[in-house]
Amino acid sequence: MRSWSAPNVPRLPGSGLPLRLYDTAAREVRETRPTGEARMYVCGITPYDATHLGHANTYLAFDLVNRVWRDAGHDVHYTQNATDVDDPLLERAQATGVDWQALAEREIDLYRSDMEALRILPPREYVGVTEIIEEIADLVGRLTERGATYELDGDVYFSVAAAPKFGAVSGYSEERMLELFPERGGDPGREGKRHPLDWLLWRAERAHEPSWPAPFGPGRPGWHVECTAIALRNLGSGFDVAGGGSDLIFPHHEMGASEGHVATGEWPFARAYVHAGMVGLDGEKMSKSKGNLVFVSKLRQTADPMAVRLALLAHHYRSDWEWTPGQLAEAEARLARWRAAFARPSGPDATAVLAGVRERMADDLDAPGALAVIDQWAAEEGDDPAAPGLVRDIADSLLGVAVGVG
Ligand code: 5CA
Ligand code: ZN
Repeated sequence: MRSWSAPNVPRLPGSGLPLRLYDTAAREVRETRPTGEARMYVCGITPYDATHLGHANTYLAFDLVNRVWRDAGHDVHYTQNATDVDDPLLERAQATGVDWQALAEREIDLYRSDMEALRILPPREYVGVTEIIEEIADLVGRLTERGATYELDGDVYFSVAAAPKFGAVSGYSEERMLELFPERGGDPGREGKRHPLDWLLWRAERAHEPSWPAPFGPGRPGWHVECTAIALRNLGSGFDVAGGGSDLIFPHHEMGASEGHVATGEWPFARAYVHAGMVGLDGEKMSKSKGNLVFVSKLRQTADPMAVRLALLAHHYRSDWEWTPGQLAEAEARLARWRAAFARPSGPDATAVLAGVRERMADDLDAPGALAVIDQWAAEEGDDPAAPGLVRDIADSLLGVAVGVG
């Protein structure tokens, strides 16, 4: 699929620091150590509704990973999927009387323009599930050859008993897993399953639903295996970061990691599992199924996208937080302060700003700390004529906040 267009990223003097990130699987902050290309897979949207601030916050977090790595001299190989066939998309299409493909196409287009407006760097490969059904079916075939699957009324399941590392990503107890699984697309109670946590790899063809041919019968992929197949195909196993929001820790990333492990015999599938916090509204997680959404496209009608980006950056990527309109007003005020400071003929020496922002961002993406470094510079006077331009480049390159001063 077409990705979206890349914003310009100014090169900064010198080189950034190695990035340390909280790895959910290690349960601590660790240095990322890319060898060769830095490889990152981030779970994309299920395109049945517009991009909300929660999505934007998650993609922004991984955009920061991308920017900090690039500043440290890495070439970044970034892959993202779009879940362009799945239950919620088909249900929404049916309920609203639109063709499911037209719905997916429309929402993906809107998502691309939201990402462009927010200056999120595009993935090198942006892959729709419907584009690679054959590879996904091949992966299901490989898992079957390894004796990890079984059939139930034409559907193909992954047997959790075949996954020696199951639980290593989330660290959750079986009780917690059983609680979360049905809330996040799983079917622990289905009659005939060998274990309640076994998960669907391939759903046999159903009436009025799209399906594709496969050696084990026509149907469509289950959710987790799509990301495993797309990551393996583009990045190989042992890539540096697998990312998404914290609602993907279990089951999605847990099950994907086991699929990758059993299919390749290699562990870990991803060297770090990185998760962004949940953005809420009025006491609940923002979600398409709850309908309590603040859409990026709607905000953009009246707000500067760079203010939206600054409002998100004011929260640490791992924290859960609630959106309030006052945060946008604060971000607009900061943007105005920065704009005025960057337009000055001179300012305080910017060497410490560069070191400070690099240091904050390398420390598990402390964007709020980085904002504070620039705020302080903007509040002081100085006589270095090169400083305003350099600080503007720092904000643009490392934080993705491009401030026009014209
Ligand atoms: N297509 C799957 C991933 S393969 C999916 O989860 N799609 S999604 O549209 O529901 O979510 C897209 C991304 O946004 C995921 O990384 C998800 O973790 C993240 N996300 C969803 N809701 C929120 C929220 N309220 N706050 C922060 N991130 C969120
Ligand atoms: Zn995914």
